[in-house]
Amino acid sequence: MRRPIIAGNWKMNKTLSQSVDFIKEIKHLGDNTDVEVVVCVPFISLDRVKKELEGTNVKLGSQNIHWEESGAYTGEVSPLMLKEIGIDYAIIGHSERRQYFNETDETVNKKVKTSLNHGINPIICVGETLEEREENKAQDKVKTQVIKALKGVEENQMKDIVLAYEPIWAIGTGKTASSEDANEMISFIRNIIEDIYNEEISEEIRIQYGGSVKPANVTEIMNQPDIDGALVGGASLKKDDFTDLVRF
Ligand code: G2H
Repeated sequence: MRRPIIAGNWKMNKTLSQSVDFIKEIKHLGDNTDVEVVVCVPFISLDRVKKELEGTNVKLGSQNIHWEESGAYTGEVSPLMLKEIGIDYAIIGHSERRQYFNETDETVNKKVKTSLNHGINPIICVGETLEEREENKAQDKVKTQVIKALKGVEENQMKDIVLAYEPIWAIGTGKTASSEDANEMISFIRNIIEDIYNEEISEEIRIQYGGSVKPANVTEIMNQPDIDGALVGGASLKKDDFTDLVRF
């Protein structure tokens, strides 16, 4: 049985004071549920939000991580810094990072390995563009991203990884992949994991769907057999919506 995981990706939203106010409103959402609840907040809010979350069942994540522990990397945040705060997860390779900040499959792989080595669980994002889907290249694209992200990752590290399938054309656009299409791709990803590792690992790894998940479609998405959770942007920013998502 895979434990469902609903993660809010706040992206570049909420100032420090807004983050603290909001977390006070939602910090008990992880109580009395089997669902693992995660919030991935802006770097500058991580430490304060972590303190607010003490004693609760909501987990904390960053939206990025650098692969080096320290050094001349202006503007970056290292795994040591994040580990000291006590975060549980790091989103890696979100399509916005790939698109606007030139992240590549190679840097994604470095970030995945550094996270694992520092006890931070990666949420690795993969997904195709609309053009790739229309040209029937979606599976090839996702397969390449998965294989490259996991290069050098050992079998015993796979239990710490979450994958997120986010078709780029469905992100923040209001368009959602149909739940069947999303399930089909996620099942395909599970097969890739079986090819690289083994059946047991492919059955155990949790794979989320992301892209315009909202209260109106979350139940249908979560009812799909291969989908274990959601990575949610816009709808994670409001208490009522996020509450509905966690209680899908
Ligand atoms: C996809 C998702 C969160 P949204 O980027 O990662 O955002 O739910 O706003 O489409």
